[in-house]
Amino acid sequence: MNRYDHSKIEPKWQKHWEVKKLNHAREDSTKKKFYALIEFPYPSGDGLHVGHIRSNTAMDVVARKRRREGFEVLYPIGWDAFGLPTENFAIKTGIQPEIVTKKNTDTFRRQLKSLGFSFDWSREINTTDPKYYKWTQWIFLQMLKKGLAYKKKMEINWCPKDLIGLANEEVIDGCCERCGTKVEKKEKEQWMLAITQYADRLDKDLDLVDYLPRVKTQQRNWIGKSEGAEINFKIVGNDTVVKIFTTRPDTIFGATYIVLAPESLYAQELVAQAENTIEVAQYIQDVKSKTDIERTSADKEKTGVELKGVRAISPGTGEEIPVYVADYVLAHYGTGAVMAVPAHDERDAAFAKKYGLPVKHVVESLSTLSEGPDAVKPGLPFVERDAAVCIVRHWSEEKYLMSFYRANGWKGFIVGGLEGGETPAIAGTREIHEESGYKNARFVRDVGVLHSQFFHQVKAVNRSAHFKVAYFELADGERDEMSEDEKKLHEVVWLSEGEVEKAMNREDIQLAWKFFKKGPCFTGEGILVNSGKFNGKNSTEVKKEITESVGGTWVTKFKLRDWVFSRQRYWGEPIPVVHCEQCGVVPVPEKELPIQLPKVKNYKPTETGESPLAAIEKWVNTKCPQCKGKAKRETDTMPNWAGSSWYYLRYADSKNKKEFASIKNLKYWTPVDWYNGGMEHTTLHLLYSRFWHKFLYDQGLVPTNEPYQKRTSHGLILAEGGEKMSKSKGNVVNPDELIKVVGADTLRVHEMFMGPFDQAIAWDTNTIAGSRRFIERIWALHTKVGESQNTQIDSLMQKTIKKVSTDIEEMRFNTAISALMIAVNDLEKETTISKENYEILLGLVAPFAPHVADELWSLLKNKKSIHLAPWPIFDEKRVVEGSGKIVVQINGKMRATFEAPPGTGDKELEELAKKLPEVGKWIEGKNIAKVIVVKGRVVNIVLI
Ligand code: ANZ
Ligand code: ZN
Repeated sequence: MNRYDHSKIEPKWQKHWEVKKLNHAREDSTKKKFYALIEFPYPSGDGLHVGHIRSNTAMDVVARKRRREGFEVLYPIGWDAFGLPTENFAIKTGIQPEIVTKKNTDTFRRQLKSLGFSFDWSREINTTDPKYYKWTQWIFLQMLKKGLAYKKKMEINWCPKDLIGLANEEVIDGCCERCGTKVEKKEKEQWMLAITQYADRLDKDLDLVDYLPRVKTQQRNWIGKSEGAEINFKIVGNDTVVKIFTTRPDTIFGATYIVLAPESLYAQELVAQAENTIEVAQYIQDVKSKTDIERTSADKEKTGVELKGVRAISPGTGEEIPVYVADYVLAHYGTGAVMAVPAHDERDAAFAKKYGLPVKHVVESLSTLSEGPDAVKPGLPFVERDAAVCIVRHWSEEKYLMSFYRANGWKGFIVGGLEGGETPAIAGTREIHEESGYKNARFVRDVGVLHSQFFHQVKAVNRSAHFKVAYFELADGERDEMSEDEKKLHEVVWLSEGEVEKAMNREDIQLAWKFFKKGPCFTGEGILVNSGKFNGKNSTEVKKEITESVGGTWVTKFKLRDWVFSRQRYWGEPIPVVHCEQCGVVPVPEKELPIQLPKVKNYKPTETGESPLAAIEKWVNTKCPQCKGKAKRETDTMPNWAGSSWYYLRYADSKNKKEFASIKNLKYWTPVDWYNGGMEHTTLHLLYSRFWHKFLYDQGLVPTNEPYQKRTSHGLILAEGGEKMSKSKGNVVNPDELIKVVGADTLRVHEMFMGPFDQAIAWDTNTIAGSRRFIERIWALHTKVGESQNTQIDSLMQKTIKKVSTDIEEMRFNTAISALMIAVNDLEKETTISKENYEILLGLVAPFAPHVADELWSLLKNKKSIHLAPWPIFDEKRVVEGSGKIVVQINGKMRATFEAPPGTGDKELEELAKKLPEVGKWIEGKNIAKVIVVKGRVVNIVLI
């Protein structure tokens, strides 16, 4: 038996598969299709990353399984090759990006092929190939035709030293990535794509697809759909009206000031009317250097400035309230203005606290217990009660007095009824004495109000409690003995803050504590107070009614903004329009596509911020397609996201010269059945490509509404120690080296076995030896194949089929491999293994370690590749639970054993026992008096 030599086996099978076109996808197939997709890689100069191998292997496992389940599988590959690293390399070295790209893709291709991925290489695409980007440009023109592409002045990141526009990822902590100079904002006309027109569908249609829940959440958060009201606030003394957007019109009676975004038109208009114009103008100027994230983050100290002398009329109360400009309000969301309700919005609360603005509570919490023994009993009437919740601090320690009620297990504070209009100060002092014995509690302040409905087990009534939370401090420890009655009811204990937080076991008490610790800003829904005719109503239910009553309108808003679709760079798809002196912006006729990138000497953007293309006169100067007059080509190029927005469609028909893909092929292949990719692409890339797809769908150019039926995500592979792998840190793992030493199969198994697929994991080269040994053991088992009948092993292999099959579907590759390892362990204990069971093992191993599986399969004299063999089918009937061993007794003495599947009938067991040679010699010629079968375990033959 020959030794396992991966360096011979792996190239041999790779060649075999290629020659036999095993992985070619055919759209003329009569089979059901399955389209498996990975995010096509950016061919960086670093070569393949071990992270690529993890995600590619995962989908390779799925693709290989599907083929053997009888699907026609498309598992394609290509290059997302426009990108900054290549471009920056070109700027530095002067080497053409095409040349660099060619070199890098050659490396990637060689590396991917050496891993034995079952890609259909005949469909390879490259976004920088003019034959590909011709269609990227074509799709852009269709969008332009439909008014979805337009030009707008936008701010770009500008490095004043390098005189270059920077992509967001080139700005590190507000500074230029190359030279460290502080980045400025510069206004520039940009091409935009109106993705916002699709916002609602992009949100709603997530219901139609099978994405990981966290992926859907990310998409939804990015789209940021929210429903609310637009309400006008008049400015006193002139005609200006400020329209605000709020999701909480129910809190309008609590609006104590309004806030305008510094860059909003409102601020620009009203700044002149303020008494402090210069101060306000200065503030507006200062805000420009801050990012949106800096501005709106919850824990950032709020800043702002009042427009002195300017006042707005709150339409709820009719009161005049102050007007502020503050940077926590953004111009491009909602209407760029808000009504501030510090009692019920955390950011407004922080701002009001800082600037001493009034806080007016208009919503009070109402918690209704609906579970457990305290749940409100339907049908029973409510008994109302006003009560004080007393938070009492220890006289010398940072501890609080809690009361643990014996009858119902409540852990809360001392609560006392407010009799006949008493204040919490008076009632509280009395109750603290009565319930705990402490004599010298001093009322410090009111904390807040909340309402609570529950079933009072002790009093056997539904209670509707109106709690006034108050804070007391004990002056000293002077205390009377608690009465016996009180002691029976509850015990009192002193707890630290942390202990209080753990002990509280009621929602209302927790809220009381939160009010105490963090202030009474209550952001939930509840009962309205101080709200005129709406008092007593449920805040959620009256949102629309209140909106109407103040003349507002109910609207839907999105956080999503239109997509900035141009860059002033070289290495991207030229935007296919010309600027004509006469006709303005004119699209390039479709028959002239692709507009190819010209060769240039210098890849650096020009000092005016234009793309380097602007300096190539021969290329820029052209004729207007419409009037034939002088015109200039657009020199902006498309962003990196363009080519990847539709690449999965091109795979369906990658050689098509007439269309980006024929509808016939698209009808067969789309949608993508399973798309796996990085979590870092689940917002933008996924959203952009869904947008393009929906647009193409509306034009009748693709047959489905959504591009991807299912989307999953993998965890990143980090360097040993948990850092990001990067060339500069010198911690990059080179797959070539590993493939040489341990083989592609081992590397693939290792990457699938490392840990849960969806979680990030640190690379560990040491453990790779275990994966290698696993393969060597499978190899060695080959010598044991022979005649063998063993229902236990049959059962084990059936269970392994089931486990591996379901684990692959759930992307639990690591546990699939452990199941295979367990099987190998048990198989090793046998002296012989049936060919059938060994073939099952190979069949299950094949998607993970395709080369060695095929080699061993061929050693079993199979003519065709294992990857063409059907996927093993789980046969429940062959699963034995527990021992399948049957003991045969003759006249009470054990004479033989045999195996039988569980559930075998008594009569059958008797027949099987009688046929055994060891039994035959005892019973031959004898008379059998009777046979007793003890269910599934013993066959007792009694002779006369
Ligand atoms: C009053 C109010 C009271 C609000 C309250 C909230 C709670 P989402 O859900 O994100 O849409 N807002 C509106 N426009 C804004 C802008 N341009 N920049 C910053 N904040 C803005 O949130 C909408 C809420 O965010 C709005 O509802 C508004 O504050 C604020 F108890 O209005 B609200
Ligand atoms: Zn013209």
